Amino acid sequence: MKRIVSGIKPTGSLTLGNYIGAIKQFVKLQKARENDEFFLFIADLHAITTRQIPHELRKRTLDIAAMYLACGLDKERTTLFIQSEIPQHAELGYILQSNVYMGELERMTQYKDKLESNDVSISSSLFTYPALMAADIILYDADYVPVGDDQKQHLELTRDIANRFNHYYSDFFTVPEPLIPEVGARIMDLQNPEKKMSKSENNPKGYITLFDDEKTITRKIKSAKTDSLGIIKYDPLEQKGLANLINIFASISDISINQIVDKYKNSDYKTFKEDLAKTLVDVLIPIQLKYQEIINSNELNEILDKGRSIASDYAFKKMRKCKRKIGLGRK
Ligand code: AQP
Repeated sequence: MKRIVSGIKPTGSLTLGNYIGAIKQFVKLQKARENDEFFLFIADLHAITTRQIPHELRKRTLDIAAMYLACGLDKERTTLFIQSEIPQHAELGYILQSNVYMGELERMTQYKDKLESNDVSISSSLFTYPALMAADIILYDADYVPVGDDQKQHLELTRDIANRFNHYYSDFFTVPEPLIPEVGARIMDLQNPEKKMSKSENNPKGYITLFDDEKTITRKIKSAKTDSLGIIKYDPLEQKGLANLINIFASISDISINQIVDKYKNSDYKTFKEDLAKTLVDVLIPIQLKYQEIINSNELNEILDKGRSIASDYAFKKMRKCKRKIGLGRK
């Protein structure tokens, strides 16, 4: 039996990027790996690395949990919990900060991108974020972590940190492997296909959220940036915007990129976009209906209580052993 661990930050409404790169993959894995164990948490501690409005943060935390369930997560086979409800994440995060070097953290592209944005209010926790992320994963001895391409570097650092700890204190943490989808690992912004689609992006035309209605989805796809070539082929270098839309189409409908191109090669952008919008609506609207059912029931709290209890039990035991190994406390 293997353990698969994943998390998602409640920093905004979930986007199509989060759905394709993380949620859909997680649900698919769960169907394919019947004997494995699945831990999934809402990473609210990571969310506060940037300023959040308290009541919105709390609402989004529950929204994301409900959305995962609406997307097909098997509640019987998932330990679903909220990161901040398990204090051992922060405790191990601090210990791992002492096992990661400044130079390693400075090399993280997500941090470098923030620095380049010239934002003067970058919190110190944004810098140490990868240590907490490593803690989230190795606290539960994860074997696999499904992530989009953007998190690959953080996961490599997690492996380095785990290996370093094991080397110094003797084998203790499982060293996790990333699981990155072949298609859809990096969904790009609809208005600027040079950068990835993000839920905290300022321009809402750049992303589709899982809560967008039919009209909004259609409008956003219609206005997605393409090019003036007018030829439907998959060319991520010369036709970035179109390639992104083809990627979205392939991921959402589980059809290969080649099949999509073959189907539309004699068509035009307008028809292609209309069909893509319709496919997205057909996938997202039923998820939204299911989400409404879940968010308005008591079941979500029961699932989160159960998840907290299982995660807490594991985390408590692991940390007790970890502190003993390091020499912290009396025994
Ligand atoms: N554009 C994307 N394409 C594919 N996968 C993506 N993921 C995020 N954006 C894309 C994957 O979603 C999971 C959860 O991500 P997260 O919320 O923990 O953090 P993130 O990667 O920083 O996501 P965002 O949407 O870009 O959030 P903000 O705007 O707050 O920084 C991860 O597995 C990620 O790979």
